[in-house]
Amino acid sequence: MNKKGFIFDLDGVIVDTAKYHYLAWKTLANELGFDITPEQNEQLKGVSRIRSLEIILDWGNKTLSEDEFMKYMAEKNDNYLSHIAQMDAGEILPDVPKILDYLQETQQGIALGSASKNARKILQKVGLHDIFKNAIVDGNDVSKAKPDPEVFLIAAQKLNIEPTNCIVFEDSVAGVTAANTAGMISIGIGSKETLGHADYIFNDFTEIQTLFIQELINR
Ligand code: B16
Ligand code: MG
Repeated sequence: MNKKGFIFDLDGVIVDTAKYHYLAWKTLANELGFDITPEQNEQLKGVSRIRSLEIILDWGNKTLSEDEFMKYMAEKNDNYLSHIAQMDAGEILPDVPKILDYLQETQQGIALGSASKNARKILQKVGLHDIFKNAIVDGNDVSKAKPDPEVFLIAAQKLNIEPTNCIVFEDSVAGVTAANTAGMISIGIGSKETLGHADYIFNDFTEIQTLFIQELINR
């Protein structure tokens, strides 16, 4: 059987941590005297922590000294981690385990490609760390954020599989662009309106059949 590399984004693909990022950023914005909406939060998906705070400060028309900036970033992360601490396997998005099981049964390469510096912690909380442990690439391992393809290219290297034999599951616009630039097959998880540049688009994993995965493997 052929061996392909399947690279998963974390937030929005395996778990929905966006809701916890939102709560933590909202608390911070409120502390600074303004609010952020769920629509604004959409724009922070897949964006690094530093860049997220820069964007939020722009929205609130605030400037901070470097020290304050670092302090607020740490505070946001502490708040976010308090939500992560409550997570368990029940937060894995529907039918993600179905696909992971199939990939394991068929001995495919499985990797993580996330912007989050908390990715390892989250995988541990939901009980998926062992499946990904040989090829986790997260915000601590990259120097260039998505849409740069670095995160996925390092994941392919860790799997020892050519980028053209890799398939990426992504929910963010920048992430799909990164996968395409890396020469990988991109599978957008979300709406056709937002992720029109992906090779394939599904609303979520319940729409993905193992037959489709088998076809990708046999290409
Ligand atoms: P952290 P992904 C991204 O995760 C999130 O979508 C984004 O909202 C967050 O700011 C970023 O990780 C960094 O997260 O603060 O935990 O380092 O979608 O790339 O898995
Ligand atoms: Mg994501």
